[in-house]
Amino acid sequence: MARQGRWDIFCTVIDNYGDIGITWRLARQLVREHNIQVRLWVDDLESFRHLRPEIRPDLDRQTIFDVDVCRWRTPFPNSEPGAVVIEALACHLPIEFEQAMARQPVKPVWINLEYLSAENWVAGCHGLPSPHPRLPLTKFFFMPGYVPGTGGVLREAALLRQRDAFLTSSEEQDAFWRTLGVPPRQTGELLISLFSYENQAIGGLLSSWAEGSEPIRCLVPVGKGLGDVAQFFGRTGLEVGASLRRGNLTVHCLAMLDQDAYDRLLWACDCNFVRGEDSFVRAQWAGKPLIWQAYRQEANAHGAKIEAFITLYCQAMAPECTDALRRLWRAWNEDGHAGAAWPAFWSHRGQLTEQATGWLTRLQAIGDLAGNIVKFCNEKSK
Ligand code: TRH
Repeated sequence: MARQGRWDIFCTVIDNYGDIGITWRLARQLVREHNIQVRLWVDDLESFRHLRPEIRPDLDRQTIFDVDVCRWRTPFPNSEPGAVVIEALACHLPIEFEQAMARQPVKPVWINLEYLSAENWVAGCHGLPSPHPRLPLTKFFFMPGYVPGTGGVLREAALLRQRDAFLTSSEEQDAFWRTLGVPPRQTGELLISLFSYENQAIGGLLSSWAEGSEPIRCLVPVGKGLGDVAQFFGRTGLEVGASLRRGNLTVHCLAMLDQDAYDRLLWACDCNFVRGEDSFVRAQWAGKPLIWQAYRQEANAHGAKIEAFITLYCQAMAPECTDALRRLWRAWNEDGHAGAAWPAFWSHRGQLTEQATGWLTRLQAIGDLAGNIVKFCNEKSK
C-alpha cells in the first residue's frame, strides 16, 4: 500500500534515553498506524542502539521497522523536506534544511514538539504559530499534555489490549520472567521496578523495604540509579544479572530491555519508580501506583512540573492519600528520606491502584499524541 506522504522527525540526544525513546516511538507509530513514510534524523546512533540493538551506528541510513533512520550530520546532507517536519524536544533544525523547506512550492507543516508538562499554561500554548524571523515559514507549537486542549501523550492503538492480554496470562508472565532470569512471582511477594537517576533517597527506601514485613522483589534496570543500589549493599558496583538479598528485600539488576519488554516489566510489577518523560508515561499506561523522579532542570523548573502533575493526578483522591503520595514524591525528588514516606504511601495501595486506572480513562479521552499530531497537520495543510 502506498504511504500517505513523507514526514521528517529530528532528534538530538541530550543525555539519557528520553529524547530518542519518544521520537522513535512516535516514528514507529506514524508508520504503523498512519501509513506515513518517516525519516528519523538522529545525531547519536550509539545511544539509540541501547534502545534498539538492531541499529548500526556506522551507517548513515538504515531502515528499522519501516522507519528510515538517518544520521544527522554536520554539514547537513542535501535532502528534500517531507510534507511535515517535526523538530522534537528542543532541538534546532539544521539551517540548510530550513532553507530547503523555504524553497518548497508548498511549505511543509513545521511542528515544534515540546516536552510534556501538566502545568496550567500548556493548553494555552498548544497550536500557537511562530513565524520564522527571516524565511517564509511558520512553526507551530505542539504541546503534549494531560488535559483536553493539549496534544495528549503517546499511546499505541493496541497498547491497552496487549497489556490486558499479558496480565490475564500467567504463561506469558512466567515466560517473561524467565527471559529476564528472574523467578516468577511468589505468593505474597510485592514486585517493584526501580528506574531512576542518581538518588540519595535510594538507600533509605531499600532499607525500609528490607526491614518491612512484606517480601519485596525489586527489579533495577542498569543505569544511573544502580550506584546507589550497590552502595546500599556495600558494593562499589553491580553487574547485570546480579541478585542480592537483605532482610525481606531481594534486588535483581536487569540489562536494558527493549521498549516493548520494558512495558511488560511495568505491567508485571505492583508499583513502578520511573523518571524523565517516556517511562513516566508508560508507567501511567501500566495503570499501577507510580513514583516519578523528574529530570532535573535549572532554577528548579522540574519542581513546578512535579507539583502541577500531583495537583492534576490527585484531583479526585482522598486528602490522606494525596498527602502520602506528595510526601513520597517530594522525598524522592529532593533527596529526602523516601524510606520514611513509603509505609504511609503503600498503606493506600488500593486507592492508588484505583486512581491509576481512573487516570487512564481521562488520558484516553484526549486521544493519543501521534493521532493528534496527524489531525493537527492535516488541518494545517488544507
Ligand atoms: O532516559 P530519561 O531520563 O530521559 C530524559 C527525559 O526524557 C527528559 O525529559 C529529557 O530531557 C532528558 O532525558 C534528556 O528517561 P525517559 O524519558 O523515561 O526515557 C527512558 C527511555 O528508555 C524510555 O523510552 C523507556 C526506555 N527504556 C527501555 O527501553 N528499556 C529499559 O530497560 C528502560 C529502563 C528504559
